[in-house]
Amino acid sequence: MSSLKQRLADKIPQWREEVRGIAKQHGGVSLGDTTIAKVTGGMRGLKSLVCDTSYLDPMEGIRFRGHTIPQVRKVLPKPGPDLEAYPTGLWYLLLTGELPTADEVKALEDDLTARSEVPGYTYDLIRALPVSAHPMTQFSAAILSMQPTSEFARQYHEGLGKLDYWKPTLDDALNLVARLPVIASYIYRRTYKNDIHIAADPTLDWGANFAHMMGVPDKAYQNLMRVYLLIHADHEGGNVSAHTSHVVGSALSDVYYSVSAGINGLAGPLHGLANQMCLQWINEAMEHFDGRAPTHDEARDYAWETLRAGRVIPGYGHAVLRNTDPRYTAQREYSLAHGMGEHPVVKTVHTFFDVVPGVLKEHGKAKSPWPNVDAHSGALQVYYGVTEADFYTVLFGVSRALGITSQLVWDRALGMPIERPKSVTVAMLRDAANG
Ligand code: CMX
Repeated sequence: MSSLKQRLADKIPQWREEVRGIAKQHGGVSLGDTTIAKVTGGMRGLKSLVCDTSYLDPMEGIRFRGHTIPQVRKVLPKPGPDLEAYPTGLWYLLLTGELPTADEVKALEDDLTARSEVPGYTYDLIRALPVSAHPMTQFSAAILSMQPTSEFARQYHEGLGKLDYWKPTLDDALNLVARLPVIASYIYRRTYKNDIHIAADPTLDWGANFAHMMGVPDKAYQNLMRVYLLIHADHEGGNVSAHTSHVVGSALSDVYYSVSAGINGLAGPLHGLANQMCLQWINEAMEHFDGRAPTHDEARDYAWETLRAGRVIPGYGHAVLRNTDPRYTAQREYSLAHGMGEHPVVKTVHTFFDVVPGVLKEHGKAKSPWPNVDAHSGALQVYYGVTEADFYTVLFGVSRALGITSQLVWDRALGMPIERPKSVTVAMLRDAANG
């Protein structure tokens, strides 16, 4: 071990012990505006952001501009009576606070189609990375690579007035969102499908075209992708991806810098990457039982084995939610309504849903034993042949860009200042704890 590493290895256990001890014994001690528990505990529940695009109630789950998931699925414009609503309709709602008409969604869709050309150098940059690079690395780098096309950056440097900042921010958002399905499907086909690509179909809507470019032959996948892209879009302001983008954007970094940063946060296993981890965990469980769906007793034992190994059960628990995530419920109901329930992977997900909350309650650590969005999403992808779990967080990212960009436009519209909270030292915590 290097002497630097050795020095840290000597000191860290003592530091860790002290901070944990202060947090545990003196969490309620006030630090003025906040408490020791909040500054050492990931700021849970600390009201410190304004976000109107959506609000997350711990028991009820997400509301997009006041509308629940079942409501938006019902009232937003759809391509047909039995089809899922356009995710771009949700984006319109997030941005404006108004339910769009079918004509307004059509106009937005046409605008996106017109803006969807990806710069050549973005493809060059993706190709400069090894095919083995994680799809989220390729995705984030591709987004960042388009920063030279930022209208906001160009107009800002030409002296744009503050009241108009939101306008080129919206243009950047439109250009980025238009290009994301093209980029994401390019990464998918490059990484897993022998680098053979499928041209966009301009007659399809944004969500369906993404499904088409990924190359899934079953047309029903287009409908699944509409609902997938809708439910993952926004989760108020404090989640890691949205908050990261907000902080970066608060320095007046443009949409490309901000969204790329947020996507890097989404790539963490405790956030968006949990959808990959969850499918991998389901696959491991099925392998353990000779490739079949486990029984309830076997699933319960398997969940306990995971916890005993010191691992988290991916797709369960949440920093805010204290109930089954309505995004989970939407996917479960979709799978049952579309006859997917007997697929072994879907069935395994449902079996774990029956047993994991009980196991986590008995385990006694997680504040929420209930499933989140990531517990189910992979199984629906597998059903349509998209088995490459490493790619799942990119799907999440394409959708989350709708929420993040809406929030960025409103940050600029409201003239939100640069974000700059205050940190305290451990010595200050110690002093506060000692009164
Ligand atoms: N399995 C096992 N242990 C869990 C757990 C789970 N699913 N969820 C929480 N815990 C543990 C935590 O690791 C923590 O343990 P320590 O005290 O040893 O650190 C303890 O329970 C308390 O955690 P918490 O307050 O309930 O949860 P947090 O707010 O700290 O974290 C989350 C929330 C989501 C990171 C956590 O529940 C988790 O790790 N879940 C699994 C990963 C996951 O599904 N993430 C996706 C979330 C949704 C998304 O962003 O996409």
